[in-house]
Amino acid sequence: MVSIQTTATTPFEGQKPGTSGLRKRVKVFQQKNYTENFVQAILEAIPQSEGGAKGATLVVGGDGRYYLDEVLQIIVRLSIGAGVSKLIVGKNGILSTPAASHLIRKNKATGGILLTASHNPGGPENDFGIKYNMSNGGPAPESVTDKIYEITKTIKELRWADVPAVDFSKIATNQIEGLTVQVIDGVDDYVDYMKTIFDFDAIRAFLTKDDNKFKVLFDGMNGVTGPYGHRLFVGELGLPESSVMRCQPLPDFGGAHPDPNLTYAHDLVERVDKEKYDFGAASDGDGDRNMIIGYKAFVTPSDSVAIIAHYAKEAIPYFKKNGVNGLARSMPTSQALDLVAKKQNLEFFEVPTGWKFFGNLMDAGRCSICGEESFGTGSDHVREKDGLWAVLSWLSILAHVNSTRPNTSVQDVLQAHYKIYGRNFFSRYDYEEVDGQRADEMVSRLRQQIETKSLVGKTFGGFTVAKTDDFSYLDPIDQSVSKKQGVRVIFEDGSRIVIRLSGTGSQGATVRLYVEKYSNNPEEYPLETQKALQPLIDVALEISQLVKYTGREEPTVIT
Ligand code: VG1
Ligand code: CO
Repeated sequence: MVSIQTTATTPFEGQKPGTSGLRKRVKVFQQKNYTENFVQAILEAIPQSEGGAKGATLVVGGDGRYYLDEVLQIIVRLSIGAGVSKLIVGKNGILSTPAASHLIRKNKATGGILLTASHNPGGPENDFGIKYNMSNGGPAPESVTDKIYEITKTIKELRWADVPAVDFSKIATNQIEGLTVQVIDGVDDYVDYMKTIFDFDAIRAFLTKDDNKFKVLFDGMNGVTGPYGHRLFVGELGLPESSVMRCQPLPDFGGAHPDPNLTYAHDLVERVDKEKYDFGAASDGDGDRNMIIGYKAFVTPSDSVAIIAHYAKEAIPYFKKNGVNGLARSMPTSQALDLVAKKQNLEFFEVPTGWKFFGNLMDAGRCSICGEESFGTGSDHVREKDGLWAVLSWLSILAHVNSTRPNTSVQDVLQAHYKIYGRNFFSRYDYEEVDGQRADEMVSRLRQQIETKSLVGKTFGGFTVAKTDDFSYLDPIDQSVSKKQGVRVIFEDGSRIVIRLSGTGSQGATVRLYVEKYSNNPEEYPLETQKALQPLIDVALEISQLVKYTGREEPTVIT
């Protein structure tokens, strides 16, 4: 007999999921019933159209960060309370975000609970996160996250079962009070799936040719992709052990910030430069982001998705077979991808920030490849961005171009792309943990200027404003509308500045400023990004009055 208990609880403020789930300090999640309330709200919010929690099969796992173990046990106890049938959990709770998305789809699960704060630092003093993914394997849409939030505001009672802790370190199928808990190797299925998407033989042949002349370095940043990356690059593609670094998932990511960009992955960047690697790549804490670099080359994520789209049908078997049905990017991402869509005559979409907006398009068969400027690249093979998929895509492209033009470098691939399409210079400035109220005031002022159209027609530093708006998106599949997704100032020459507040931070506000300038002057293609963009950045600072409002002379991170 299942012994369900009920315990009184009271709501916590602020359990509103952001761009990608609820992210807070570990200390916040550790408050009595804080995590329990949120997990039960998720279970109650699973839509009936998706089957609801009763009888559900849920995939559960995360990036191995501190506090994961406790939360896994909480999910077990509350799942029994909600009548869930089965949990499929990665060994030690380890599942990368894209691997979890794949498992949900492969097992035709009801959904999944992902335990990660992605690239945010981990450990007792840092962040934890929880998000819900739907049966399509993608992050829950706003209709569901809104419902979760509503439930957290009125929750009164927890329903749970007092059962002994499950041992997640052993691959086994456990039966606990009517709940099946299947602990699996979270790497196997993902690696098998990648083998159906890419031509591993071709990549291996290219990488191992002439005694591994083409030198690769992958940085797992002590996040979840370590075991996946090691298995793929060393196990499957035959690279030496020295081709991978930081591949051990650690609860605090070794004290580092597991965010693959030039600032936080500087160890990788330095080694690629000093030891003359041809190719370097890194992934974030939960494995959905990626950074691609070459020797003296940085591939901005906006260019990366455009280049992958350009070569997809030639270089990647999955797209050779399925074709490419359409392309999409998040609004702040540069317009390099738009140019590829135009050239290939493909349907194209611009969606708000956050991967959840791509899911509907993919489910409807209208988007095959998509990306975000925030080091997110992916395709309809899963419903999350996928860091290792992007790395394998790049290795496929390099193998492909080198088969006809030997010694083609990452920098050569970039320059060849610019020659065809022109170059979209792009950069993002992040101002982290600024005063929330002042940040709101800055955005309000800009919104007012949009409303009164007071900027239109004015010239700043040689750039004349053509149009201003606060981006709004009408989902063409379910007709839902997402408003106020970012302030845009678009200039007559097509250059843009975008300002929005982050929805993933756990403390204070983070202001993101995005600038983009297009050039089809070949003499400018080799220019350094910051140099090319400086005049526009000055304009952005003038228009936004960012220094005055945030009190920050310099951004925290430039990407
Ligand atoms: C950021 C990025 C966004 C990304 C999101 C989740 O959101 O800008 O592009 O989808 O993080 O990525 P925001 O609201 O902070 O700008 V991850 O790897 O943290 O799941
Ligand atoms: Co991530």
